[in-house]
Amino acid sequence: MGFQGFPMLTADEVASLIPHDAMVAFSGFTPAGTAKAVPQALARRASDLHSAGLPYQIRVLTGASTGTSLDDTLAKADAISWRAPYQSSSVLRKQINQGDVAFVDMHLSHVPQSVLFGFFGKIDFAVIEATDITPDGRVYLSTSIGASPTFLQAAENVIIEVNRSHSHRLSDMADIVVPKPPPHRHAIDLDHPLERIGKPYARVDPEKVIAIVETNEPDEPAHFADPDEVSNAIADHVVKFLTKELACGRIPREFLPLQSGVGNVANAVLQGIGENPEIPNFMMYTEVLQSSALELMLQGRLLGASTCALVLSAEATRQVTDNIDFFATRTVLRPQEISNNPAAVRQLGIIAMNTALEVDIFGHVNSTHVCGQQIMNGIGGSGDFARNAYQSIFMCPSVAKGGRISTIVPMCTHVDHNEHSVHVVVTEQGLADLRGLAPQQRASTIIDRCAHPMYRDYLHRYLREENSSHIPHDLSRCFELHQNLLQTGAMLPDCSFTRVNQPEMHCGV
Ligand code: 0RQ
Repeated sequence: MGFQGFPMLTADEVASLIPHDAMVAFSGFTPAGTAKAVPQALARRASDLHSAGLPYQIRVLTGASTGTSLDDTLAKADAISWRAPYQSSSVLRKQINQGDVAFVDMHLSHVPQSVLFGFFGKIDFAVIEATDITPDGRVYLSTSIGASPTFLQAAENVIIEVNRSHSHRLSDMADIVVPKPPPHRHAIDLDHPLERIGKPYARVDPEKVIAIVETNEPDEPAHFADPDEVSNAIADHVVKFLTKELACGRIPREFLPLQSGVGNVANAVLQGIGENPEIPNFMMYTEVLQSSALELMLQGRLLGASTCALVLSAEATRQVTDNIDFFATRTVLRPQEISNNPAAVRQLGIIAMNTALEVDIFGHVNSTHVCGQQIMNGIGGSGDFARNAYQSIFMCPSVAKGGRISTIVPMCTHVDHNEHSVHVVVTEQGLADLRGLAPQQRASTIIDRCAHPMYRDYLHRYLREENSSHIPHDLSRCFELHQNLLQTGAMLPDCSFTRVNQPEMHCGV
């Protein structure tokens, strides 16, 4: 029997239609709105074919990272040959770092345009999760919009996973617009995070819809660790900085919209901002809204949010469904081309708060590659926001792996955000405000305020010994800490501890 006039198939029947080496674009921006049934069926197909000695791998495109049904399941079945633009699966990460999967790490706002102009070649199939589709091709998306509106336009064949577990009323939050390609593109007319400029649905040519698959599976959000001593200390520094900026008038009294990354540091910072009475009620213009932000919305601290994805626990999902009138008037779900749009970020004056793996003493940030070699997740949307923000803040603990790694280093082994896009660096040790500082001033500020005391002498000595240039680097030694780490398992001898924050410990350098 058909659904709204479209053929209804099982996920396994759909998988049998997708050939080896197909380029498949799936919905999903983080676990929110990820297609679930078809990727699991594709993994089963891959395993069956591999057992029979036959090749089967697909090229996978999404909005961002996904839930476990997609990246984890397909990677475990060895079913991915190429992947873009972001991932956070430990199984897939390993395959990428072994060179088994080709991974393209890119700014998330660039994905739709790259698809539309064929930078990745032909999109053979789009598999998109929705709450509904109408016979004339209106597709009501679920908990994320991501790049799905563009995938629906560009793909040759479309499969819709109609997921019964989501509320139909999610479309009350959706505001979908696909900007025209240049040179016919209009300016994005957004001067408030909650302003609506589009439609509540995406469009597809009904002729391209080859199947509807019915599902009833909730999203699979990852669990983040609760804020700890370190993330709470980072949050304290950020909150103090923002209140000082408000007091000085460098942030207007109405405050400015916040963008916040994901993870326990980001959660602690948001919680700290929510709890501080000196910070007025605020807005967010961000790419991922987590359960913690919805809590602030219920408390009246968060007045409203524009996002690309709603990453909600089961409890938060129930809360949203039960109070949809409240949340739908305060939340706008946008495509990643708009949620992460550099022009909108600059226009709205966003305060961007993202996380780093390492920061160098001159203010460059590495968010993606350990020792410049092993990818963690990808740049995600951090660059879309950081480069264009009114104030761009990067945060991380001062050390990793029990102190064996200093996150403050002489030179980053990979640069995602350069000195020109990084205004403020924060660790649990303190905050370095880099605005208006020349390279050597930035270096001593970052070392004194942000580096762990165990590493300060080394970093100061590095700076002192080579001081005759605008940026005083010693090219023979700038990666000495990383080389030590690779050779000995620690950046400096004796730099480790079981408890963080033991300033009395010192490195014999
Ligand atoms: O390792 O998991 O083995 O313990 O890296 O580090 O401190 O738990 O921090 O989970 O917030 O991740 C930058 C990866 C931080 C993330 C990054 C080790 C550390 C730990 C994770 P374990 P933490 P987080 C919004 C915006 C880029 C994309 C982005 C990220 C693990 O925030 O992917 O911002 N950001 N998107 O021990 C070696 C170092 C290390 C290190 C930390 N210097 N060297 N290992 N670790 N520093 C989302 C979207 O875009 C959709």
